[in-house]
Amino acid sequence: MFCHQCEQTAKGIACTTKGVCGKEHSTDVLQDFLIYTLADLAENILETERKGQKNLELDRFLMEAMFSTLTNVNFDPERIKIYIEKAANYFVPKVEPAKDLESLIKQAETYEIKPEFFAGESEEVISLKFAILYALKGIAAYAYHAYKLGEENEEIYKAFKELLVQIYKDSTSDLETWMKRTLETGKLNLMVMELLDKANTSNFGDPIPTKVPLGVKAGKAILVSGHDLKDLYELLRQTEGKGIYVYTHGEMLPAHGYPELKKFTHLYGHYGTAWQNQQKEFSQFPGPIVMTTNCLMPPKDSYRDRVFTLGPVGYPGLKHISDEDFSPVIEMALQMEGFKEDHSGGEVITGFAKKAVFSVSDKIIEAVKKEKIKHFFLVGGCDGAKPGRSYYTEFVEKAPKDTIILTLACGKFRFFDKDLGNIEGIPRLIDVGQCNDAYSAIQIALALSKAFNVEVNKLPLSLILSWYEQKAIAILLTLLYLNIQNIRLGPSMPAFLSKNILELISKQFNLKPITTPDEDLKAILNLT
Ligand code: SF4
Ligand code: SF3
Repeated sequence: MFCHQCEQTAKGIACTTKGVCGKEHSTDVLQDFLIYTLADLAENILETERKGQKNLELDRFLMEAMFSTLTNVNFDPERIKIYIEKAANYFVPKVEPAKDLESLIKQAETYEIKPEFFAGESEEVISLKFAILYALKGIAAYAYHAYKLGEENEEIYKAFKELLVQIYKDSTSDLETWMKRTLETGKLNLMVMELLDKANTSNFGDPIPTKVPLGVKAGKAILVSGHDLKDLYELLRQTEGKGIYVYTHGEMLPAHGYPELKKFTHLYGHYGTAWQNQQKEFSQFPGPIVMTTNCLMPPKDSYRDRVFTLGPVGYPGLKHISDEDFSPVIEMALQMEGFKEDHSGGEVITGFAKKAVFSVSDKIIEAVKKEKIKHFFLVGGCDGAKPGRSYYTEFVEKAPKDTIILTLACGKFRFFDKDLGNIEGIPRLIDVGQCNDAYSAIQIALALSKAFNVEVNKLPLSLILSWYEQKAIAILLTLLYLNIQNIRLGPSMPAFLSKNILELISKQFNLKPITTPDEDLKAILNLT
């Protein structure tokens, strides 16, 4: 196997025997063969579209199948086999998939996406092809959440298919062309994040700042993780009046801010922290656990029989929910004891998406003018297991008292429960939402730039980002597409980017790796 799509890749180069995430050789090669077949299918769809025929169902399938190859989503070779077969059933594929799993795995090995697959192309072009491919996985995930809530855009689907086909079919060596396509992928991700924002807010309202308890209530309990608000809504609807409390985990925390979700009083609070702590946290949770999307880790025996997967998520032996029918989850929750007693654990505030921030923009502008707020930091992105990630906690702790920390995605769990106080009534820690709410953060930055009549790069705003999986790659490309300069990225640089490409990006966008919180703060704030 060969996989270097995420930040925890083995030795900072690639996972070649078994994934650090737990992904086996079989799943890895099957996923690569699935992507090969999807690119073939995409080419086929584009051709029929040119003849004037459209089939949105195929586009939706493309998104879901591609999503299944993202880090920590699907570990089940049998499920990937089904996606391959389904893809091949839609058209006459160039490579007919073998019928039995063993032969299919053998066949898939030929289509492994590794640098050698693009033999003859330059290291730089291959680097950018990987960047585009990985970002497309993130885009597919967001498009999947959006279409489930009734929002889709044919232009996005078309550009997605074109880029996917180009990765396999276009061997042009012109670096400028590939750089342009890389940034176009960033633009595509901006479009899809906007679409998902529309899907989430038109269905569930604009988030409002909401206090979320971190403790527990005595009673039956269900834990929901992942990003999919539609799945959470369905679960809340089906559990209403059943005497079960629903808790969020990981990236589901911002769900508490949405009016149409928070109206369910049994959506009680948030349990635990980020994805990499799930093996410990899930084993202590006295109820079933629902994984709506990434990030699933190989389950421990102590809770394996309590995990339910949904949509593209899968793991051998785990129960899978289809047709949004949560009755097996509800039944299990009712049979289990749940929490024996109340336990208070403090609270956090979420729900500062763009509209909530805009509603206090006068206060913010005033505080900046009075020099009460000197600087804004966006400290966000993915969390992960590496010890180097303590940088982000320390950075937030050390940020001067006259600075505001905007945060989003699961990286916030490094500091989300810290009381950083407030400046003139404006909280110093502002949780904008999930990773896809980078769209909201971008709108906030644009609004600030308009209010102060300076371009975004001239604002007293610095981006301190952490990355782990492919949605973060998509978001990084979006920021580069928007020409956001001076981003600090960590805990390490993407392994799939060659030295020359990293240099090129650093030069063009002044993107740099994080160093130490002290040094970076000093450099940003010009402290002596
Ligand atoms: Fe390794 Fe990450 Fe790929 Fe898993 S997803 S195999 S950890 S690079
Ligand atoms: Fe986190 Fe997986 Fe990336 Fe949505 S939940 S940000 S890692």
